[in-house]
Amino acid sequence: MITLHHLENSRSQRVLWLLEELGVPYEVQRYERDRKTMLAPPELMAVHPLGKSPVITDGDVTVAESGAIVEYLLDTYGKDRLRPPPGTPERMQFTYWLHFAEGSAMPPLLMKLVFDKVRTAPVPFFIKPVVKAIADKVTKSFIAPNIKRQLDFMEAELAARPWFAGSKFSAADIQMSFPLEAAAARAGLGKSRPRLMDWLSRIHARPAYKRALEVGGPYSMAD
Ligand SMILES: N[C@@H](CCC(=O)N[C@@H](CS)C(=O)NCC(=O)O)C(=O)O
Repeated sequence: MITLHHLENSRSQRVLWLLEELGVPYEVQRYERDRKTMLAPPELMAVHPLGKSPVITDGDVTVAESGAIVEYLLDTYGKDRLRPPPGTPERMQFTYWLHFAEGSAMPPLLMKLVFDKVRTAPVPFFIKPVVKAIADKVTKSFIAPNIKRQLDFMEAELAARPWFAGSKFSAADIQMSFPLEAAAARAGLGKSRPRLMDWLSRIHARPAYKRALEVGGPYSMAD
């Protein structure tokens, strides 16, 4: 039996969604974030030394890192579903977006989250202007331009095909959901990028996505 170690409001929601799409039996072990720090509880370190979510256990196997979990689940339970056949241009696109999500899309979004927090952090009043100036400078010169360039790129890519890996929905779309939901919640993804917004509404309409939300509990990008 697969156990998903699921942290509320996290990337782990994608694995829940994939499990629902595949229709394989699984159980969920839930973890709540520390209300002050928003970090995962220490119990997750007993499952994997980094103490992050998602992690799955399946018999003797433990797999961490969302992209690796997606590949493991498709290899083991996929039966050729949700992934284009090897050797096709669609498979290359699949691999590209599977890695792009965590390797390229998430870093500037995470930096934005951190620097937004730095900007409003409680610090002594006399250093507040300095802290704010540094946060503004990094955001303006590095973070915002990178996010914009990536969103423009993704918007343009979806002009050529409805899903990230071609004409069919795939697990690459599942992997891309977290950065794009984060971008919609707090990084300027909106009406000016209609194809990405349409893609978001199409993934949200999938029955398995909705079932995963019911199983997963709180999932909002507001924090
Ligand atoms: N690249 C990793 C990132 C894992 C990660 O940072 N997970 C976050 C949840 S979105 C986490 O566990 N945060 C809590 C913490 O760092 O304590 C993946 O995709 O699995």
